[in-house]
Amino acid sequence: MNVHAAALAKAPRFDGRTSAFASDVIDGLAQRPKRLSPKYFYDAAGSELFEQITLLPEYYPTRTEVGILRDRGAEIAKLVPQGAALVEFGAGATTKVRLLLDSCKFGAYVPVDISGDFLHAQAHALAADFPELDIYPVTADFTAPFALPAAVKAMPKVGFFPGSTLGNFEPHEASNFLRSAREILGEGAQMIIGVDLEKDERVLHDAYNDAAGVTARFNLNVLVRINAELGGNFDLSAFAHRAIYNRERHRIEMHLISRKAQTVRILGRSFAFRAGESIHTESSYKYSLERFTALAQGSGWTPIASWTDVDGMFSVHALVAEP
Ligand code: AVJ
Repeated sequence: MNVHAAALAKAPRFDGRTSAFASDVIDGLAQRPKRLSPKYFYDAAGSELFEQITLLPEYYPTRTEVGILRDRGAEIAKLVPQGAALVEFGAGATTKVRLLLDSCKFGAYVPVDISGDFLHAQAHALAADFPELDIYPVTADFTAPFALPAAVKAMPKVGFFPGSTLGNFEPHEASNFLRSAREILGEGAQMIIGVDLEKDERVLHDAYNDAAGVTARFNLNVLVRINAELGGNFDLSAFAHRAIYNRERHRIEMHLISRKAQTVRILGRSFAFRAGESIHTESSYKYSLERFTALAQGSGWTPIASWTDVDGMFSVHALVAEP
């Protein structure tokens, strides 16, 4: 690499994705209350921190959902048509999809994710372990309409949306997502979806305020990204992680709280913070079985089965798009 190229590589890159990030950050911090989208947690460092979260003793969702998918694999297999295309909305770690691929006979796997690099790496790892399976990765924002690969058009479709990612959506957005998924998958399709359940407030609180402080680092990572990618000057020690359960709205809220009055500069703009002022960085909605069922029914889907763990911590639902 010559000197010029080295200097360029170190400068923040303002490609299309950076500018979407930039305008979302500037818009969000101009709002009252200030907010940032949780989708910006997941750069390489944030994805690694999330993987660490899933291993924490307090963070029950991942291990509970994996347990349900493993224990109920045979029941899920009975519902799913043979030779269907499995379409995963937002493909992260392959642990969960591997459980479905082990228990059901799918004809193809279509992982859909905005991060193309990660998607293709995961697809290759999976192809080595499932040599018979046809894999068609689609790089797309799964919250907007996208086209399925022509090769799977004639197959029955089964959507897969694990991890209670649905919980990050506002209720109206969750409904819009379910309608859009029905549109993409088509009439007659099925959907397997993981949804975190409402429960004892203490358990919820601890899951998002772990003793080791990993969730705090995950939350603060969005400020690290703003500093690195948008030339921000956030002082990380001047913001505190806070996660609270909002009972009326059935959601965990993550916030970053300014420890003092301060001004932060990002891309030539100044953002003033009062002492104690919050940036709302994530909502994680929790559902009762009844409220999720009503949401699905109101969004074009008919619930046909649901499973929970013995403690009723997490749920997995099978839905069908009836004509
Ligand atoms: C990936 C959205 C399901 O809401 O529990 C974990 C993200 N945030 N700890 C969740 C998260 C803080 C997670 N989801």
